[in-house]
Amino acid sequence: MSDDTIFHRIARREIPADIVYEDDHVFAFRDIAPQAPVHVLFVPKATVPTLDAATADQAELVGRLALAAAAYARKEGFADDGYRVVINCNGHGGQTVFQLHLHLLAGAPLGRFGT
Ligand code: DGP
Repeated sequence: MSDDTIFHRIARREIPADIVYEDDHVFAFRDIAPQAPVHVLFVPKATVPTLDAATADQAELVGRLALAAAAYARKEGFADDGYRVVINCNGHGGQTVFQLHLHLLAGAPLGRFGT
């Protein structure tokens, strides 16, 4: 697994992306292949390849991802209607970029999933 994924390159502004949020620990940008009217990825600045690789001392960072997504949804007016957050992990989870990221999906009723 690389510690220099496409998301690291987006963080360094080497690849263009529509960055919608950034703080000292987390940044967020619109997914290139949106699966909902709003599809934003929240990514830690520290290298964490997968949720499975996250360690106990990164608990605060993982929490920051979720709270950044919730704050963004509230700020953009999606919170009352609702939204979905997803973290894909490894092969069966469908993870394709091996830097931890949380998908925020919003803007329309979302279908059930899981199969
Ligand atoms: P996942 O399957 O959970 O690893 O999701 C990776 C997501 O990353 C996928 O929904 C598409 C998105 N993505 C991949 N490459 C790029 C890129 O270069 N720019 C942007 N904005 N999104 C990307």
